[in-house]
Parts: sequence; structure tokens; C-alpha cells
Amino acid sequence: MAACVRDREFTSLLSVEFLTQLGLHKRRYVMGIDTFLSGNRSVLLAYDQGLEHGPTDLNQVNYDPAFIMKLADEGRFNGIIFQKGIAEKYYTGKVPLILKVNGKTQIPKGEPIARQNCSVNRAAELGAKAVGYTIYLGSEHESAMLEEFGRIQEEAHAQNLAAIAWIYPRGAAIKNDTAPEVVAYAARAGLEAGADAVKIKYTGDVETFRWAVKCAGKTKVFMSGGPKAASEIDFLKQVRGALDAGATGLAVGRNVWQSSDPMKMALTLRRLIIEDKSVEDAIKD
Ligand code: FBP
Repeated sequence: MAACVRDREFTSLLSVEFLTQLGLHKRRYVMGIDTFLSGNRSVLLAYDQGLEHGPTDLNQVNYDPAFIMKLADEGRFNGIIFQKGIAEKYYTGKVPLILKVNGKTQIPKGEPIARQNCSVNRAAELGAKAVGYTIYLGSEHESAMLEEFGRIQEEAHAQNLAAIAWIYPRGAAIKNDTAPEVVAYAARAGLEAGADAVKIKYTGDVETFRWAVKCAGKTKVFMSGGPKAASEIDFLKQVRGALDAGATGLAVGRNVWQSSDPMKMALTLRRLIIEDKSVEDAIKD
């Protein structure tokens, strides 16, 4: 934590104007997302489902944010994703933090919207190296979220934080949120909106996901984990497919911390993603 805080204090001493004069201003943005990479790959642990879905996702072990924090550290994740309340009480500083700055419950029905619930300043105070924001593309309320993300992205970059967009096509206008053209649109929207990375759903095959990755351009693509898969091997094959299509990595929650052996799953994912092993080799080691 101390090192994270020291680094943040140092960079905040350097004004945007001063860095621009030195020609370093643009490069700072890239440094933000690089914090979460091992080489050109990354595995992020998501734990904001308590707000998004409620305790229905949780069991007697993973209900405890301290367990997740330890898992993120010992499982050598590249980043941990928390909402503000969990970060305030449980973040230890041992893994780079992505502070989710919007969110919603699944209680209201109708067109989805998630508004900002934490400032970028507060995220930085808590030690975050990136902010996360969900945009429900296709919702009647998408313009409110695009506008809010636009402002948050600028505030984040001004403080040397990366801006990561969860782009989830949702609402009555979206018939199939994993259709290739829908996922590619989500990826492109992330690039256009200024996201350093997007978190999108897998299309189901390498070729169509490759197009989505291309559409994202220089914005890095993370596959979104999704509900716990019936078969861990099938899940790992999907992740392998996303990597083969050019994805940077995976942002995953339930498929790790709902596993019967979360640490084993974490280390398997690390071998698959960071060490670039095949599914067969990743499960063997
Ligand atoms: P999972 O791997 O558990 O799906 O987590 C990824 C994530 O994006 C979380 O950050 C978020 O809480 C959840 O999925 C939202 O899921 P959905 O909107 O599909 O219900």
C-alpha cells in the first residue's frame, strides 16, 4: 500500500501542464493500464457482484471480502475490482486496485442504468490505479452513461488512473448480447469512448471474437467471466479462444471464487493466460 500511495503522491505533484511540456502527458495514460499487465497479458479478479446480484452469488467462504483479497494476492492476480465500500474496509494494497465507480442492483426492472456512486478523487485516495464503469449499450439510458463515462475518463486520466469500461449491451433493443456484431459494437464503442480497456462478453468462437478485438483497436480487450460454467474445462477453452483472438486477458469473478478450489482455478488461469499455455498444459501443472 505504502508504495502505491507514494507513487500516486509523486505523480500528483506533477501538473498536467508540466507533463505536457515535457511530452510525457500522453504517455501517462498508457502507464495507467500497464500497471495491470504481466507482459501483454492480464487476469483481473472481479468482486462487485454483491451489489450487482446480491448475496445469492455468495457462499460461507467467498462472502468474506478478506478471503477474496487474500485470493487476489496469493493467486497473483493483476488487479482486484471492488466497489468503494469493500475497498474502504478490506483493500490491503497488495494487488493493484480497480475501483468500480458505478453500479446497480438487479432489483429494478426495465431499461438498465447504473449511475456514478464514487468520485474519481475518492478512488485515487483509496489507492486505485484504475476506475471501472459499466455502460449498458443499447439501453434507453445509454446516453447518460456515455456522458458520465466521458467525464470520468477525463478525470481519471488527469490523475494518472486508467479508465476501464464494462460494455454490456442490454435492454429491449438487444436481442442477443453475445451476437458477434453486438459484441464488436461494444468493443468499438469502448475505443470511441476513450476506454483504456473494455470488458466484453465472449462471442463463442475465435473468428468472431477476433473481429471484436480488431474493432477495439488500441483499447485492450478483457473477456468477461460470466456465471459459473457447468464445466471448468469448457470455461478454460472459452478463455483460450479469447486469447487466441487477441484478447489481453480475462476479468473474472464467479468462475474463480465459486469454484470448489478457487486457488487452483486462479493458478490454472495464470498458466493459461500469463504463461500462454494450452488448456491441457494449464490444468496439468
Ligand atoms: P463474473 O466473472 O462473475 O461474471 O464477473 C464479471 C462481472 O462483470 C462483474 O464485474 C459484475 O458484477 C458482473 O459480471 C455483472 O454481471 P451481469 O451484469 O451479467 O449480471
